[in-house]
Amino acid sequence: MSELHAVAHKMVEKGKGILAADESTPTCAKRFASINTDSTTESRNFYRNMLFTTEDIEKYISGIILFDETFHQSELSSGIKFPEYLSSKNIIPGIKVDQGLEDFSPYEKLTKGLDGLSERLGKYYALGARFAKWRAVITPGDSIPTNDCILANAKNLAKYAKKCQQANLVPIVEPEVLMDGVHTIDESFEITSRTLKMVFDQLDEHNVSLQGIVLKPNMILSGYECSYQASIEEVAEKTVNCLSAHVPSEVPGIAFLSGGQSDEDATLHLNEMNKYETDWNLTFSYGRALQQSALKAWSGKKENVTDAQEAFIEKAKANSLATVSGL
Ligand code: 5MM
Repeated sequence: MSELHAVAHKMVEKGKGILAADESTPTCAKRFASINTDSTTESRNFYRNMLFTTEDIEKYISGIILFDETFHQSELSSGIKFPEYLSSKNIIPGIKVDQGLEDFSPYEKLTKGLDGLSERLGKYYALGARFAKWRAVITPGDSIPTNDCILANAKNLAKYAKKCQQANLVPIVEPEVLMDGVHTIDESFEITSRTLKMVFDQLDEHNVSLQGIVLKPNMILSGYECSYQASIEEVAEKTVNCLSAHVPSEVPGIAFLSGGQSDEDATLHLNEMNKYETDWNLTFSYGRALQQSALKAWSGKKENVTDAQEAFIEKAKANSLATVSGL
């Protein structure tokens, strides 16, 4: 097995999932504002350090997605850079390489970051990264998403994925159909199907090795403002059906984003989906659903570190159990 394929398999190993800790500086500022804490280089380093040094984290977390700033920061007690520190704990360091969103049209977004990407990927690999992440955002709404926007995002995802593999990094391919909105679960199903179809067509067109990627999709659920909210069982069934129709069996694993669901729902949905027989491992790559309770417990105070780490490991463990329907 090539290094690329081996890393992809390890990222989605049964019983483990990925921690998305790649909030950009503006997003981090928003998260910290919710707990009345200033977002500074130091406070962000402290917070990430708190999560990454949690006892037993390596039992449940296979890899961590870092933001560029964190990638160059260090574990506080040893001074060892985070990529090296995580590798020493058998956690694979990853890096967010997209450069955010630009307007595709007044209501739709296109993810940017292809300029100079190959050079950046080479540097990240040399410094210890073994996978990368690129998130495309697809917005449900009146007459959107358009096929033009989905296609433009799918092309960029495929170009990014190819460049990653050429640099020996596993690409996390993340086409996120947003969960906010009044759309029904069936509309989410239709939009996600259209999106996945175009993404896999483009990956094929760009000769991306499917055994060397990890797909990070949304689950299919009722928009948060929809009057009918689908049950856990319906979400699991529709999500698995949609993925089965579009995701080739060579893909080693699917690591879902949480997308603003409650922590409990994100875990229950994953647990329910793992009751199905599927071709790929189904796991998590959560940001908010793994961090929310820890962030709140921490509230920016040093004396709360132990409570925050307990809250974090509890979520990591619950989602680990959900990858084997073990709740
Ligand atoms: C952690 O948040 C990620 C980056 O956000 P910004 O670039 O907007 O700051 C985000 O891409 C995240 O990795 C995924 O959406 C998964 O996180 P959630 O919270 O949806 O599980």
